[in-house]
Amino acid sequence: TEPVLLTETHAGVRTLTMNRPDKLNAANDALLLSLTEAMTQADADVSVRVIVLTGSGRGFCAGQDLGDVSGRNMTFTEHLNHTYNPLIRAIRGCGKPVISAVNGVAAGAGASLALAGDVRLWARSAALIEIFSNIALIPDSGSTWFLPRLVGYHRAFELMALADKVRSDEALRLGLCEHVFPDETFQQEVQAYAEALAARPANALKLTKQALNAAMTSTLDAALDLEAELQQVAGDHWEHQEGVTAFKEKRAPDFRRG
Ligand code: T3D
Repeated sequence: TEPVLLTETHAGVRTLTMNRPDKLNAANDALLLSLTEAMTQADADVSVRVIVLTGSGRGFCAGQDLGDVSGRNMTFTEHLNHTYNPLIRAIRGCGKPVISAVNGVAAGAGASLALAGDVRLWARSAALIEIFSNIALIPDSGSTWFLPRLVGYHRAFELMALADKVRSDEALRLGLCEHVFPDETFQQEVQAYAEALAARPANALKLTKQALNAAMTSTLDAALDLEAELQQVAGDHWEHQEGVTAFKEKRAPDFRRG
């Protein structure tokens, strides 16, 4: 049988592809646990500089596999703490940029995964639905945290309460994604974007991600303190030397050595 998660590495870019295309990559426990494991592995692997999360077939991820819920021997709380929450924490805590490459519909917890990446790249035909209220559940896997920070409380509430479908043009306007690419060239565009990101200074990006994530919930004072602390770590790294030397020598820096 086909693995639920496909893993591929090319030019420092590790692509994790959710692979249950017949169900629009609805998530079962095997998929969620292997995704979290793969995210942790990619973080630890020195040959990986950027991680891409995407889906096979016409969907990105349709959220929880609803065929898997009845009869399971876990409460909802236990299930979230066992599966989705460690995955979202692994994405946000990962020291490398994670790209949510949203190739098709992202619904429910799939919408949360689409929002959780550091960069969100969408195919033209992709869409996001905070679909939970259709089955009288609440948005989870970080959606209640991500979405209001992007669109404000009121629009987030409306999208959640009505389970409206947000198409790619609107997603771009609302700030739910950074770029929209044609369906036909989506994979190549994502790979090219990821390789460009992989050429950026990995240590500086890791510290940037750490500082930004902390700042999302901190005061200005705390952010200033953390910047001062992490800037030292950045400044002591060879990447900084390389950047300054390259500037003075009027050449492009090479951040991929080392
Ligand atoms: O711990 C916990 O369990 C709580 C966690 C909750 C997290 C959540 O994510 S709750 C939300 C769960 N997701 C949904 O409610 C979405 C259900 N899916 C849909 O509403 C629609 O499929 C979409 C709007 C996403 C896409 O619609 P469409 O028309 O493009 O596709 P489709 O025909 O509905 O789906 C294609 C197939 O995928 C279909 O199977 P079939 O009929 O061809 O055999 C459909 O049943 C299957 N599928 C889609 N989503 C799911 C699914 N099967 C199981 N679970 C799904 N979530």
